[in-house]
Order: sequence, then C-alpha cells, then structure tokens
Amino acid sequence: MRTALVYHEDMTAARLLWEDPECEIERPERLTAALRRLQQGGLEQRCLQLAPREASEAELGLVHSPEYVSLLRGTQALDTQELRALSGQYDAVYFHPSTFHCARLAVGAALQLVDAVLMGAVHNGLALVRPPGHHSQRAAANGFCVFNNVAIAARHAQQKHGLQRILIVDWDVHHGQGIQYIFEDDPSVLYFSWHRYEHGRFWPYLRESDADAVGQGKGRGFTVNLPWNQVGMGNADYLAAFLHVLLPVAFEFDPELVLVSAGFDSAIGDPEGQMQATPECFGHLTQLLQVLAGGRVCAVLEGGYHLESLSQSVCMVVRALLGDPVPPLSGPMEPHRRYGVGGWGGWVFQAGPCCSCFSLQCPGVHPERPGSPGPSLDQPPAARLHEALAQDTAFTALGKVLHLLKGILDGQVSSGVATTPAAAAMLDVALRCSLSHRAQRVLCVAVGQLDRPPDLANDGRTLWLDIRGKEAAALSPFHVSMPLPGTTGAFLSCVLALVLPLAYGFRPDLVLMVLGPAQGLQEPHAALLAALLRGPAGGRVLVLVEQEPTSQLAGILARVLHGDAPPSLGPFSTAPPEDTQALLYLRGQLEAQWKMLQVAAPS
Ligand code: X5A
Ligand code: ZN
Repeated sequence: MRTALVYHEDMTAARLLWEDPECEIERPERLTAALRRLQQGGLEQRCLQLAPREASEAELGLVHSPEYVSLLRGTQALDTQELRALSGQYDAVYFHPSTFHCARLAVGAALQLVDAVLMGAVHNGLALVRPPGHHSQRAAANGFCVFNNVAIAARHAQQKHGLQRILIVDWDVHHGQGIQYIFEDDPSVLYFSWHRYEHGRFWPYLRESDADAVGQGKGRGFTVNLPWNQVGMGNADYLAAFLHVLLPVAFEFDPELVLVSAGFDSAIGDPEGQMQATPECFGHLTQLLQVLAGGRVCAVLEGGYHLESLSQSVCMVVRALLGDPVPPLSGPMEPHRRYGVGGWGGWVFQAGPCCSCFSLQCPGVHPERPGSPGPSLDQPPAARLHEALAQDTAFTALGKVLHLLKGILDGQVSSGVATTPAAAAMLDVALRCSLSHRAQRVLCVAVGQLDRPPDLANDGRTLWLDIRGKEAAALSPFHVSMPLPGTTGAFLSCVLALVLPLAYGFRPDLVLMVLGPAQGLQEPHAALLAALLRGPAGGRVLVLVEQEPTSQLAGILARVLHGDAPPSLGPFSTAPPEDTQALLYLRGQLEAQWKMLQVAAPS
C-alpha cells in the first residue's frame, strides 16, 4: 500500500476539565470527526493502518529536556486542581491525567510514520494525532502542544535513518515557533511556516514570527517565515506562496524527506484562522509537495478547530497522498493583496465550438465556413493530418488518442499518455475535439516543434504555452512562448513562476501536454512538468509523446500521471541571466491579465 494512516483511539482521551474559552476548541471530536469522514469516503480502508506506540523517553529527549519530560510524567498522578495550576504556568495549555500518554502516542505516531516511509513500507502518510506539537519547546508546553511531534520526528529521521536534509512545511495558521527555535541554527532542517500575523497582533505575538527571521549562524537562510498581515487569505494566496516562495527554495534545498505540520486552522470556517482556503487547496498543496523528496511526505496533524472544514481538508490530503486527482480549486485565482487592482484588460471572450461532433471518426478539423478566408499556410492542419493519416501507424494513433480523450472527457479515466507520430497534428485534432465536446477551456503545453494552429479561435478557450519557443513572447494573453530553459534552475523557474500560475489562473477543464519531435526536455523535467500539470484541471491530463522507439519516457509519464513521484532532478544549477530575463519580461507582459504571476517584489 502506498499511504499509511497512523491513529490511536487513546489520543481522544485528553480533554479540558475546567472552563477556559481559549483552550476549549482543542477537543477529542477533532480526531473522531476526521477519522469518521475518512471512513465514510472509503479512504481509511485504502491506507495501511498503523497503530502507534508510545515514544520512549529517549526519543522525547531528542528535543525536550529531561526535567520537562519528568514534569510531564508527573502530571499523570495530579488531581484537577493541580493540573489546572500547572497548566496556568504555560500559554494556552491544558493538562489532563491522560495527557502524558496521549502526547507520547502523538510523538510515537509521527515516528512510526517516518519509519514506515523511510523503510519503504509506504510512499507517504498521515498521522492523526492529539495533542498537537509545533508550539512546544525544549522545556515548555505552549498553544495546546506538549511534545513537538514533528521536530522529534525530524531528529529521529536524522539519527536513525541518517538523513541530511529535511524540509518541514508548517501550513497551520499559527507560527510553529517551537519548531523554529529547535532548528534555527541548523541548516539540515529547512523550516517553512506561513501564519496569521497581523503585524504581530495575533497569537503568539512574537517578533520572531516575522519574515526577517531567517535562522541564525549556520542555519541562516534555513528558516522561512511568511506572515499574513490580513485575514481572509484564500486558495490563490496559498498557491502563490507555494509557487513563488516555498517551492523554489525547497527544490534548491533538495530534501530527502518532507514533514508537514498539517494544521487545518488555516482552512475556511476555522475560528482561529479566519482564512478562506477551501479543503481542496490542501490536496493541491500536498500534491505539490509530493514532487519533492521522491514523494516521501509525512503529514502530522497540528491545529484545525472547525470540525467540518478539518475533516474535509484531511480527506483531501489523504486523496492526494493516495495519488488520486484532487478537485480543481474554486474561487478567484487572484492573490489577496491584489484585489481591486487592475482587471482583465478588455480581452474579448467569444463563445462557440469549432466543431460539433465528437466520435472516433471525427477528423477534428473544422469545416471551413462559407465566406471565411481559408487558412493561408503552406500546410494547414487538415493537410498535416492527412499526411499523418497516410501512414497506418498514424491512423491507429489517432484512434488511440481520440479514445483516450473521450475517456478523459467522459470521466472514465482521469488521465492518459499516448505515444504518437505526428504529434502536432494529433494535438490539433485533440484540441478541437475537446473544445467541441465537453471542455470549456483547454490548456496546451507544447514542447518541441509544435506551432499553435493558426486558425485556432482566439476566444480565450485555449491557453497555448510553448516552452520551446523561438523567443520569449506573449503574442496574446492566451498564446505565450518561452525558449527552452537551459538549466534545472531555469526550468524550475519557468514551471513554478510561469507555467503553473498561468495554468491555475486559466482553470482549464483539460490539459494537453505534448512533447513533439526533438523536444529536448530531460526525462526528469518532463516527468515533473506532467506531475505538476495534474493540479489545474483536477487531474484531467492527456500527454502526447512523439518519442524515439527506445525511449522510456511514456512509461515514466504514465506512472507520474498515476500519482507516482517524478524522478530526482539531479544537482541544482542556477538559471542563466537570459532565462531569468525572459521570465521577468513575460511576467511584465502578462501579470495584468494573469494575477497568479504577481509577486510582491523582484528582490
Ligand atoms: C496547534 C494550534 C493554537 C493555539 C492558539 C492559542 N495551537 N490561542 O493550533
Ligand atoms: Zn494552529
């Protein structure tokens, strides 16, 4: 099985025994609601279910002081008044006689999960735990957190499995200052956190939660804080933060393991966060992280206090971990701070299909309208197609492509790969058939000797991205070309800063990715692109490859579309200045129309 789910009913035992409006939201139903929803969705059964052990005191000692661990051991024998008095010594904490047991199970769950992933029993997984961990410190409980589950798991992965680089992504709406303190001078753990901050006026009210806290000493540059100074951040903001901030840093860091401090108080409906991100967003974030570290992603529950939002978000994370497609993001794809700025630039949308049939016989070529000037090309699409059809193999390929396309558009399969001769002609047919069948909008990502069909309607229903164009050019907001990036760094910038922002902003119903002849992409790059293009259209991707007979590319792409992690990109190499210039130029040309391209500042 691919995904582990670690849970133990005992972790529902701890609960608040007195009145405390601040702490009452952290209750046992958080776990039972999330688990019930996983069961109802048939997701729990698809996971390898692991029952956690209690972490040993030596394991707690990887992060916490012996005195603090002893103090916690002692809480098991305290009465309610004593527990209340001790709780009062910490900020936003309550203890229960079962707290020590629960908290050791929570750490143990994170450790079991990391062991299962690093020993290869599963690819990834989720630990559903209470109490949460990311606020807890070497000798202090804080913010409902007792032991720092994720920090201990990171130290364990280093010590027991010899890992050198671990990425911790903290998408909880609070700053995990506990994790930051533990790793602030350690370059082997890269800590990323976004959090509600409001210029320091939101709990835990710390100066060091701001963006200028970047780590210390050798760890300088290995803490990344993204404070939100307003509430109401939504899908576009979270996605933009991943594409423009986290992922560029994370790819360069090249982690061997990704730990997620998976709090869902950053989701819509949560009383703590007051944010707007919908549950699917967490599926997309999970999908994005799975292209790192060979897909070794371990998510550990932190906060999340709106039971319905929490449960739905947990389901989306598990769906993404299982490799299922994630529903497309809803809401406007405009990062928050830009609301009210600019507009759509007067681009005219025209409706209307270009051909009205869809069947395996459909040639996909629009019959010329009387009176309209015919295509003025040496080789119009129909001619190219007929030339391709002159070969038997091409005819078979056309049937194959159309069959796959129909399967995708009818929802029988989510994605497909076809090897084909004459990829340009096939793309032409596939594009026209999808637009006339079920797809409102189709994203074409073309690599290698594939010109945009010149007679294609410029009606905003097709977004054409040519990432092996002759030059960087935005011929229209829906026709963008970019020279093939020369290095891994340049390729990543192109995908993260251009292709995906456009792709998500366009909200396609289908993605056509086409690798034409002499496309020149390295296999890991092509695989990464395919993996990331699963996001924008809810997994509906058709890849057409015109490949050498000996190439393994189609097989790799098929696995990636299935949800497997793409192969490693190899050593990172910085983008050459001309590639960076090209991207900046395109951003300048396009950001008025495509808000997902906007970033705060080039620096
Ligand atoms: C894990 C977590 C929040 C504590 C809030 C205290 N803690 N006001 O979400
Ligand atoms: Zn939180």
